[in-house]
Formats: sequence, C-alpha cells, structure tokens
Amino acid sequence: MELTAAIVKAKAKEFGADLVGIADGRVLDAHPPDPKHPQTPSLVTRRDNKSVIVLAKHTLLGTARLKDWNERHKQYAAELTLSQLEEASLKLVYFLEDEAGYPALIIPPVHTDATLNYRAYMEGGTYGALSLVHAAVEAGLGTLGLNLMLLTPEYGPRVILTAVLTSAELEPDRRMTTPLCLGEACGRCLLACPGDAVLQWGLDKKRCAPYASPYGFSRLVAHVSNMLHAESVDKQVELLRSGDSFNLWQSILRGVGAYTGCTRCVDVCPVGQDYAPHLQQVQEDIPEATPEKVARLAEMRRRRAAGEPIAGLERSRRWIGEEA
Ligand code: B12
Ligand code: SF4
Ligand code: SF4
Repeated sequence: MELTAAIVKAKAKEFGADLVGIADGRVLDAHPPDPKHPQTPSLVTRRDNKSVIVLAKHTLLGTARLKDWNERHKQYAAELTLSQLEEASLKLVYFLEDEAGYPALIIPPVHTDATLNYRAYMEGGTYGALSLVHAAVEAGLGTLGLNLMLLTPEYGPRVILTAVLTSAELEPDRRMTTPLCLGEACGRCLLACPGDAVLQWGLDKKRCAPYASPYGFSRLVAHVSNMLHAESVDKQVELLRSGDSFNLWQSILRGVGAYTGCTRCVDVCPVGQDYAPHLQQVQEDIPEATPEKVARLAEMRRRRAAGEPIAGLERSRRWIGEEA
C-alpha cells in the first residue's frame, strides 16, 4: 500500500481520535523540551522513529461543567476517555503493521519513568518517553498555554493525547506560530488552581501533583504508612475500613483518580470552540480566586508590559507560539 498522511489521519479518526497531527521524528530529536533530560523519538527507537503521529481525544463537556476539583465522576469519565484513546492508538498500530507494512509502537499516555529519580516521581516531576504536549505542538495540533498545557483551537486544553511512532515517512504538519493562549491578560487557569501551582509560563509540579493525582501512588504510600504507624490495632483497622481505603481500592480497580484528578485549569480556559456554547456560563465565576492570586497575576502583567525577562517564556517560546 502507498501510505500517505491523509490515509493515516482518516484511519486514526475512524478508530476514535478527534484530532490527529504528524510530526517529523528528526524535528523532535532536534528540539528536546528539557535538554537536561531529553525525551526524543530516537531514544525510544532508532528504527521506527521517522514519523510521530499524535492523537487527541476531547474530554467530556458534562464533566467540565462540574466545578469541584475532586469530583469522582470526572475522574472516572476521564479514565474511560483515556482507555478509548489507547484503543484508537492500538488499532492504528495494527493498521500500520498489518495492512500498510510499517512497524510502529505506542507512546503510553500516562506512564513515566520512576527508576531514575523516585523522589521526583513522588512530587510529580517525572518524564514520559516523549513529552506529548510538545510532540502535539510539533504535529500542528496547537500551542502551549500559561500553565504549559496543550491548547487546541477546537477544544482548548480539554484533550488528552497519545502518540504512535512509525518507520513510515509521512508528510508532517506545520507547527502553529501564533499563540492560542491569551496569556497574562487572561490568567484564568492561575486563578482557578486549587494548588496555586500555575506559574508565568510554567508549573510547580510538586504543588499540582496531589490534586492532579489524588488517588495515585503517593496517596497509596501515605495511606499504607499511616496504617503501619497507627498507635493501635483498632486504629489500623479503622484506617483500613476508611473512605480513603475504599477510594484507593476503586482507583486500583478502575483507575479512578490515579492519573485523572483535578482539571480546574482546563475547565475554565476560554480557548476552544467548545467554551462559549457549553462552559462560559457555568465557569465564568472562579470560586478559587483569592486576592493573593489576583495580585500575583497583576505583577505578571506588569512584568510582561515592562518587557522584563520571563524565564518560563524564554524556555518555551517555540511551543507557546511566540518565536523570539
Ligand atoms: C508527569 C506528568 C504530570 C506531572 C508533571 C506535569 C509536567 N508538565 O511535566 C503532574 C502530576 C504535575 C501532571 C499534572 C497534570 N497532567 Co500530566 N502528564 C505527565 C506526563 C505523564 C509526563 C510529562 C512530561 O514528560 N513532561 C516533560 C517535561 C519536559 O515537560 P515540562 O516540564 O512541562 O517542560 C518544560 C519545563 O521543563 C521547562 N523547563 C526546562 N528546564 C527548566 C528548568 C527549570 C528550573 C524550570 C522551572 C522549568 C524548566 O521547559 C520545558 C519546555 O516547555 C504527561 C504524558 C506525556 N508523556 O507527556 C501527562 C500530561 C502532560 N498530563 C496531562 C494532564 C491532562 C494533566 C492534568 C490536567 C491532570 C489530570 N487531571 O489529568 C494536570 C495538568 C497540570 C498542568 N497544568 O500541566 C495531559 C496534558 C493534555 C493537555 N491538553 O495538555 C498529558 C499529555 C497526559 C495525556 N496523555 O494526555 N502531569
Ligand atoms: S491540574 Fe489542578 S492543581 Fe494542577 S495546575 Fe491544573 S488546576 Fe492546578
Ligand atoms: S486560562 Fe487563559 S491564560 Fe490560562 S491557558 Fe487558557 S487562555 Fe491561557
């Protein structure tokens, strides 16, 4: 079969992806997001690294209209969306291999390497095989926002991502060179963040992680430690039979809240064609906004207007869509 980018994109959509873009593996090799810890296609494979096909699936609008950061409905639904995207990626790999004759592999959407730095893992500072948001920008799907999430014209940041690496040389998409993010003039993600983790074009991962992953590995370790160190057997049994144990059991069973926790910065972002018709009215008011956050945002606006250097912006201009 003569495989083209158009065929691959049509197949990915048929299998369940909402957005698909293609990046040249060599371009990703040349632009690792964090050069101290490179995440590049050729570090994954030197054979099947020619093209990086990035797939996106939008998350549900109904859950984006729930305003509590710790909503179990949200966490459960997001895990189901993730499963569907994983399935779409797997079907695409089988199509590439069995029908088109090109070996391929999936970049797992949530797996990270904890062996390098366990402490960093516990604090959210871990790395996937590829950084999917950066790969998505290179594949023309969108640009990064103030919180360094991928924003798309269609769904803003309300998408999750996977990637498929393949030996097929496919025509790549063009990277967007105009930012989608409204920047410091908006700052709604910062105001909504319960962990106050959004920086000026950056993220305090340690502050975000307990909200982003409320029933993840760190919570499991903390809960089991509390049980081990409880003052009596009765107290240990009480902790064993607690709501925390039940939620952790559910999370192990179905992934609820293990990776898919807080989405407050996502739900309030005005970028995306879905925002005005479905979210604007519900999310207009941001209960988490505090005078301290408002002041911090005002200071960011001042620095930007004054043309002062902003480290986060300088590091990520390429993916924010603001070339230096
Ligand atoms: C580890 C991880 C986390 C960690 C750390 C996040 C991070 N940005 O690294 C924690 C637990 C905090 C987290 C939180 C969330 N995550 Co997460 N996460 C990942 C994961 C598995 C790996 C990320 C990775 O490899 N980062 C690599 C590094 C290079 O990225 P970076 O640190 O942002 O890079 C910049 C900085 O390092 C900076 N930099 C460079 N040098 C230096 C030096 C200094 C000193 C500093 C300060 C900065 C700096 O410049 C770099 C270039 O821009 C990815 C999946 C994947 N494989 O990509 C999902 C992923 C990024 N997460 C996702 C989501 C949805 C979330 C959450 C909403 C939680 C949730 N409910 O699901 C929140 C959102 C937080 C946010 N505002 O970004 C989605 C993003 C979708 C989107 N639209 O953008 C992904 C792609 C998962 C997926 N399959 O869809 N996540
Ligand atoms: S996921 Fe939640 S805690 Fe993390 S940056 Fe977004 S709003 Fe803040
Ligand atoms: S909420 Fe505003 S500042 Fe934050 S990412 Fe979206 S557009 Fe950018």
